Amino acid sequence: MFELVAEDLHAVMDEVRRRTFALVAHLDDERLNAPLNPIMSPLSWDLGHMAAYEDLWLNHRVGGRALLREDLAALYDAFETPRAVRGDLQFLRGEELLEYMAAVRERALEAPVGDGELHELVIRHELQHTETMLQAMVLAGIEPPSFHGPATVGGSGLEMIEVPEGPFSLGAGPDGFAYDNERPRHTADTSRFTIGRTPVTNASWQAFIDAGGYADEAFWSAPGWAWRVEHGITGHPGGPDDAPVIHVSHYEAEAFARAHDARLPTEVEWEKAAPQLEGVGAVWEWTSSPFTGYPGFTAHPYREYSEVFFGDRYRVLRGGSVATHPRVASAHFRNWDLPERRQLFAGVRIAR
Ligand code: AVJ
Ligand code: FE
Repeated sequence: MFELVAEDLHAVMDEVRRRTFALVAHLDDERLNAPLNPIMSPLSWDLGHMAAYEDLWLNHRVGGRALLREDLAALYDAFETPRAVRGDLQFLRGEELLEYMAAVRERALEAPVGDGELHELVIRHELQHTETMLQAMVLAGIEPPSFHGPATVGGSGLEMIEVPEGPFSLGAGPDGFAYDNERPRHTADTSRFTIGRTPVTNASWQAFIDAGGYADEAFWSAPGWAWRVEHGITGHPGGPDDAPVIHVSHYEAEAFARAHDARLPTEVEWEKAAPQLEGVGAVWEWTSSPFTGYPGFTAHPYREYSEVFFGDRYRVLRGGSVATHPRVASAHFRNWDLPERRQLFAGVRIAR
């Protein structure tokens, strides 16, 4: 049994790494090392960070070994080295980067697997970073030719379904892998509400633009309007009519909802409705909920995964996108970002 777990997770680690490299195989060193965008890391930083994370969790914490490169620890610590300054750093590049990734991996295959929890953490960490890398690549117009945005979801986003009032179980149960922020599972309650059967499409979004949605302050929150004015945002790039709108900020999502006498769902409503929703897995969906800990939250395995982001700045997104590996996406998974961010593969589902 133990052997089977070990073998499986090692095979998954291998597959995930191949997928990571496939994503950047069409790029030369200059593209890999350049700061592509002020809010994103250079792609090679993400690659080195994945390996440093693996070395820290599997080789150091689980395996009890010294870090392979103590000198790189701060450079690849996402918290100590925020995205905005990563472009200026002497992170590993080219051959040296590939050798570091390979050396970390060689040691990681010797780390005890135990219940597999930390291996799973490392696997999902890499999968989450590949989505972040794709965001950077789309912003720079250098995504792999195989990458496609979301396709039709079979609705305009304005058809509503009803969810009855009453309690349900929110969050991940005690067994198996889950992030600290998904636990503990607890009972949550909602009133009756309606929610869009599908995410909002580009056609619905275009109608909002045409009706003056970006010009009418009444639809916008005060910080949302201030953001719109400061950045001169008067619309949103289109896409296929019947595909979900993508790359919208929380501020825009909120304004769209208000213009339709609606609002964004809370994340509790979203998770309760999840079994009834269509088009989930096409785009991340903004909720109105700030990112906070569930009652009884305990940080695991480190505070900087979730806890340091708790508060009223970050908003929760639910679902998953075409760039999200199914291993990461679940009905419990809580993604988060700042309300002004547009780089995510995020769209809108409205509620009333
Ligand atoms: C869950 C996507 C918000 O990118 O900040 C990556 C995932 N955590 N490395 C992020 C994560 C540590 C996280 N998100
Ligand atoms: Fe990370």
